[in-house]
Amino acid sequence: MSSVSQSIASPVRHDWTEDEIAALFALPFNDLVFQAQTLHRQYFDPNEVQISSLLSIKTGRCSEDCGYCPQSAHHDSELESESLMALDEVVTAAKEAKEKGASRFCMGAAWRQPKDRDLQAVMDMVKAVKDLGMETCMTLGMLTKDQANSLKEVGLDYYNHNLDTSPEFYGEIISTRTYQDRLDTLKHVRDANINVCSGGIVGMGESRTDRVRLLQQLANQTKHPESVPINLLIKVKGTPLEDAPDLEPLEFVRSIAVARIIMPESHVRLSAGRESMSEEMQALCFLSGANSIFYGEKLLTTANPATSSDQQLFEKLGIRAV
Ligand code: SAM
Ligand code: DTB
Ligand code: SF4
Repeated sequence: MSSVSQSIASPVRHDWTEDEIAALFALPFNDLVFQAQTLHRQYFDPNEVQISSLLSIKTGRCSEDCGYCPQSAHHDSELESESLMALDEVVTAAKEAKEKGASRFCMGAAWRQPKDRDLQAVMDMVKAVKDLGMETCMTLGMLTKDQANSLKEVGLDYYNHNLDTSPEFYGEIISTRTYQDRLDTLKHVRDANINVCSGGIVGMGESRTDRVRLLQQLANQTKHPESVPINLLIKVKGTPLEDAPDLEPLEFVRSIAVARIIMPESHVRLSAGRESMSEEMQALCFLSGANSIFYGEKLLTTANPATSSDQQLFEKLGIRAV
């Protein structure tokens, strides 16, 4: 038996080697997708996709220099910045998302880390959105242990904090915070008993080995992130990555399939970049084990497919949104 098929026999592992993950990436496409879909069916209903809506609660002027991000103050992306939103505006947006069918509401802030004086305001947002009967997710940058505990106390369900890329490629993309800073935040979130949402971005000019190493970091956490967003870079004008080379579409599908195989209990989220994907490409991602998406016409600051086209796609594919 090859090492790849042995690993399929005991799927939930935390000791994936780079070679094993690279071997999955290198499988014939049909074999890879078949393995991913087979495993997917052991853990999930293959026709259900979880949907979350996003809201940017504080936009732009971020002190970090993430090369992909239109919200960084280091780049000139012509984005209008906005200070922290009022509670009633957040509640209105969450109600709207709920009416359109979203089960989880994810609030994002362009912060390096929340200041303690901002924390009470975001805690109030978590409480108010939970009162609507929705699951809550936040992505606010780095968190201290105490901040993670405070968010848990008000009932935050998920915290999103991405590793973004491999440890080796990371320095090409971000200089203002380290990979270890990100791992520390993930530990604070995990220790506070908040569900972890952590993934990365592909299509930033990284190599396949970088994609392997990103997925290896995620899969070898003591506990797999409950949610793993795989973002395809949105090339925003004015950011250093505006001219990044296109990622071969089937390489994106392979990345989804490998994430599914090595983190079989996690929701793999087909995240940013769907606007530039055909229906067929998205269908291939679902076939490869993606089982959640961001739903609603805007991600944080960039466009996402219209809800009506997502509804039509789900109907064509016989997918139920949950
Ligand atoms: N400031 C917080 C942070 O960095 O953790 C939260 C918001 S930040 C915008 C959330 C994530 O969005 C980033 O970690 C990155 O993975 C993703 N993202 C940002 N810009 C993107 C782009 N142009 N294309 C794809 N993903 C992007
Ligand atoms: C994630 O991994 N992707 C979402 C969410 N987590 C917060 C954000 C994507 C942002 C895309 C660029 C923008 O709209 O600003
Ligand atoms: Fe700031 Fe987050 Fe954008 Fe980085 S990804 S510049 S931390 S908003």
